[in-house]
Amino acid sequence: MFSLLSVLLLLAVSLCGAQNPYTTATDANGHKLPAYSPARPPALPLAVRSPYTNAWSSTSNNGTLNTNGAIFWPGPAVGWEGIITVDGVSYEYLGTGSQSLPALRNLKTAVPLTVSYDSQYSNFTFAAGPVEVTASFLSPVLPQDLCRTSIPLSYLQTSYKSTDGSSHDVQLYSDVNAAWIAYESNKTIQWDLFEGSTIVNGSGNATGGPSSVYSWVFELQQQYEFAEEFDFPLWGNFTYSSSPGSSQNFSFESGFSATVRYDYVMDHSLSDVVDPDFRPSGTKEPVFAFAHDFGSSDAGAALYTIGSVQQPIIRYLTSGGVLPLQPWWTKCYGDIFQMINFHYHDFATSQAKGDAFDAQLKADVDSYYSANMAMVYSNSTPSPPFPYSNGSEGYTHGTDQFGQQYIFDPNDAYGFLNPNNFSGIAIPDVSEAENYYSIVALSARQVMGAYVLTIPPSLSCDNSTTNNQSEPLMFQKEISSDGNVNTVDVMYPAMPFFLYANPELLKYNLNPLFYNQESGFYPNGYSMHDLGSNFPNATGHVEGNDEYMPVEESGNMLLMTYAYYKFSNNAAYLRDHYAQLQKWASYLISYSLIPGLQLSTDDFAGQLVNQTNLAIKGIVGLQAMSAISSIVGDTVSATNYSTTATSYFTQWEYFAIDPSEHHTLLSYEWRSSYGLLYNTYPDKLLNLGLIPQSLYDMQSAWYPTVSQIFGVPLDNRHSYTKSDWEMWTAATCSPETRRLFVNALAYWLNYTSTDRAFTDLYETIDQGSYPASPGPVYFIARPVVGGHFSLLALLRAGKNSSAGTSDAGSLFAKNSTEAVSESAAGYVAVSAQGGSSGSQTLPTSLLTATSGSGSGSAEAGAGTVTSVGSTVNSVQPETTVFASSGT
Ligand SMILES: *[C@@H]1O[C@H](CO)[C@@H](O)[C@H](O)[C@H]1NC(C)=O
Ligand SMILES: *[C@@H]1O[C@H](CO)[C@@H](O)[C@H](O)[C@H]1NC(C)=O
Ligand SMILES: *[C@@H]1O[C@H](CO)[C@@H](O)[C@H](O)[C@H]1NC(C)=O
Ligand SMILES: *[C@@H]1O[C@H](CO)[C@@H](O)[C@H](O)[C@H]1NC(C)=O
Ligand SMILES: *[C@@H]1O[C@H](CO)[C@@H](O)[C@H](O)[C@H]1NC(C)=O
Ligand SMILES: *[C@@H]1O[C@H](CO)[C@@H](O)[C@H](O)[C@H]1NC(C)=O
Ligand SMILES: *[C@@H]1O[C@H](CO)[C@@H](O)[C@H](O)[C@H]1NC(C)=O
Ligand SMILES: *[C@@H]1O[C@H](CO)[C@@H](O)[C@H](O)[C@H]1NC(C)=O
Ligand SMILES: CC(=O)N[C@H]1CO[C@H](CO)[C@@H](O)[C@@H]1O
Repeated sequence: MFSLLSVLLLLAVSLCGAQNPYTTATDANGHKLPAYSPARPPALPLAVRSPYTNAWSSTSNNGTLNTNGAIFWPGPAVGWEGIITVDGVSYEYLGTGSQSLPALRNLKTAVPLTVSYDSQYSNFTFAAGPVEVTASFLSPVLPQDLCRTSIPLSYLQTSYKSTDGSSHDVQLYSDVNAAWIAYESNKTIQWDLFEGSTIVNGSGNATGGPSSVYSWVFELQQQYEFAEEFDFPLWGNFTYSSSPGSSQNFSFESGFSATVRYDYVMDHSLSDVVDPDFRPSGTKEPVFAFAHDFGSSDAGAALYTIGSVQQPIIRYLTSGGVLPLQPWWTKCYGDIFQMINFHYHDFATSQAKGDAFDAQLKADVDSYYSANMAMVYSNSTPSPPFPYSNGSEGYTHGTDQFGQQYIFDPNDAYGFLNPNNFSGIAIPDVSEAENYYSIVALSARQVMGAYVLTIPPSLSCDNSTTNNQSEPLMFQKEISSDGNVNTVDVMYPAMPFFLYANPELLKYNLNPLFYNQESGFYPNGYSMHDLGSNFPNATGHVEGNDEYMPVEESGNMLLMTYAYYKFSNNAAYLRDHYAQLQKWASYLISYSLIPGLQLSTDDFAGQLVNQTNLAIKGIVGLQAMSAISSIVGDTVSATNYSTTATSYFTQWEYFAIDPSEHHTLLSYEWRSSYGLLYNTYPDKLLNLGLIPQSLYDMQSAWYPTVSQIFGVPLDNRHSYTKSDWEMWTAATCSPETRRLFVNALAYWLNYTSTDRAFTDLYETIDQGSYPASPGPVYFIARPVVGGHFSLLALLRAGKNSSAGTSDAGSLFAKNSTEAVSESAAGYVAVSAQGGSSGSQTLPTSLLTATSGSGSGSAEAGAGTVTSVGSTVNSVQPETTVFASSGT
């Protein structure tokens, strides 16, 4: 209880502004903490392009780039060093390598100023004496661009500008070490320096022109193709590249880290020597460095690219045997050097494309919220805090400034909780739209970083659509939870991102699963759990002994396949796989209404019989199957599936709803139990029309009564929750309850004690830590954060296809697979809240409407926002108040 109280006090203080703890805290270098925007997440992506190029900057211990250094996603440090030298004084802005040097008067740490992120960039600015230096890490998220998406490299642009109006003598230094490719520090590494594709080992060879790309390429001397050790790849090359660019002098060096860095700090240049002594990363730690000398200048920049490159990348079971698959980029660019060179010189284009994605993302968040604002009943400030109590008087009831009822038990923080005044909900610092953007912007790189795209095998005897040579195959690593390939129940939560960003990627991900099972490589009558126990071995489960989640995965495959159709209008895909889909549907007919003892996707919670949320997935899946049958032209089956789904639903309601009629149960016959009923989201997203609004309404009213400070627990067994399911559930709720979910997650992001890439599994109470009970579980950097795009998938539903648009919550026509014209669907330019009285004017951008932080995000959406005229869930406010909810 003490810890909860102290957290509350901490948060209360922070919300009051005057004494924000982070304004007085200092980091390990004794510097004040930087200002974070839009939030201060547990970790920021630095280079996140693949399961192996996946490096982050943790904010743990009040630290940042030059106190914590870079880490590989599971946590081990990887050496990435950056130093700027100004008028002879060196300032370390990236990494912690200076700590291994003796104290030097002319070596300091740069002072952190700001940390900002969007969907493409993590930017860190520092003061380095009279200049400001910016380390801008770009991992482009370009889901529409297959070639660029397949590149496993990331950019770092380090730029500086004078802050005192004068020119200064400036040099930049950067190095990497071999910890990026070797978990064990005793494995011998070998290396070369290349200019373009030519080895330039030796010395005195950095004589290329400004745009010559120099690349350090290093690898394990003893490689094990397709093997991993603690998630590090045991094969492939690591590359770090730069070019002279606008510098006056460019130099390089590899050698013992302490020597190379010391010499640089003394000389401000490197010796152009490549160390010939191959050795393990832990023996006189070899580093691979570049230095740029800009001379006297008031601004300048150097560009680096970095990443782990595997060729081949996937081992794949086919009818022609187990084959190695090459990465898709080889088809686009050629060999590793051509790829590195293309990518290096593509920086401006990648930036422009990334900026366009981010502008669209902001516009879409605006557009969604323009049409779906939660009711604000009053913008008056909350009543004064009541004295903190020990809870002996029991629950407190009241109404917060949103007009929402709350119940709060001070003993266990059960109910809505405003840490500011110990009542109401967890009051956000910013608007719901800004909160939502802070979540999805952080999630985008994490999603894409879990995938690789490959060239399909060329099988002369197989011309099936899953082996179409013009389309890549896509493989997901189930990062951190167990490293499976294409785990069906990890693709399923991630699905909203792909539906939003490019539904074809969902198909490229489903294809290997269809291919494996349609080829008869899987013996069971239900869907396989994954395509292989250990990424990158996509060799399936010919013995059928994969993790047993039969209802879960069969339902997921039907729902993902139908969702792909709904967002692509590709009816041929349904026809191609109809026979396989029917097998899964018949499994669901037998086993979904009364699911036996089994795991659901939330396997860490253990097995359970009669899981309500699992059963509804199967039933909604059957309804989707009915739609699939009717598109394929099998009207008899369509009727059968839908009759079954409807009948099952009626029975399910009887089993699933608590006798109080206030909520569904976690499991049939477990009275008073509850859980997030997230599997109703596909019914709404795809407008399957199975679930009545009354069920959504009941759940919407229920969740707030069990919400904790960081959200609604996954179920009544534990106080932890899942961020992906929070956002799926949010998308099924009334705007007011949705706001609770969104704000609580963003609030968690800003204050959680977790310290690595976005975890999807965390405590809703105390400090929002990794789950403490029944034992520590660390989910890190998982692609399921694609589920955070649930609201944007709702927005996008139907807009990219003629498969249907509609009028309510989801934009598809209810119960229909037919196209609906946009005008019939009620698309209108939004001039007033939800198309109501017309007397209020929407702010041009909800992302900035309440932040007072200028017009930074008003770009694409402003003034041209279109949306649906009304939504089922939206309560029309009597007065529209866009004032900040938090101030
Ligand atoms: C995170 O917290 C800071 C204050 O510590 C605040 O300025 C910022 O708006 C918050 N961001 C979000 C998304 O809540
Ligand atoms: C971070 O700073 C806060 C505020 O000063 C302090 O309470 C906390 O102990 C610090 N945490 C660490 C790990 O240093
Ligand atoms: C990050 O920096 C780049 C320039 O390197 C800029 O285009 C982008 O808008 C910045 N993003 C944020 C969130 O600061
Ligand atoms: C490297 O160290 C590990 C233990 O960390 C040991 O198991 C392994 O045998 C060592 N390898 C070599 C080549 O010394
Ligand atoms: C420069 O590189 C070439 C190979 O491109 C090599 O033959 C030569 O020895 C190198 N020069 C020095 C000084 O090492
Ligand atoms: C993949 O399969 C190969 C060949 O059997 C094996 O050497 C490798 O260790 C496997 N990779 C993983 C990550 O288990
Ligand atoms: C492959 O193509 C041949 C000839 O075009 C066709 O007869 C056959 O049915 C096709 N096979 C598949 C699996 O599509
Ligand atoms: C599962 O639910 C059904 C329907 O309510 C019931 O008949 C059955 O006994 C339940 N099974 C268990 C193990 O509770
Ligand atoms: C350019 C380079 O060093 N390529 C190496 C990449 O890794 C493979 C092994 O996977 C080596 O054979 C290449 O020489």
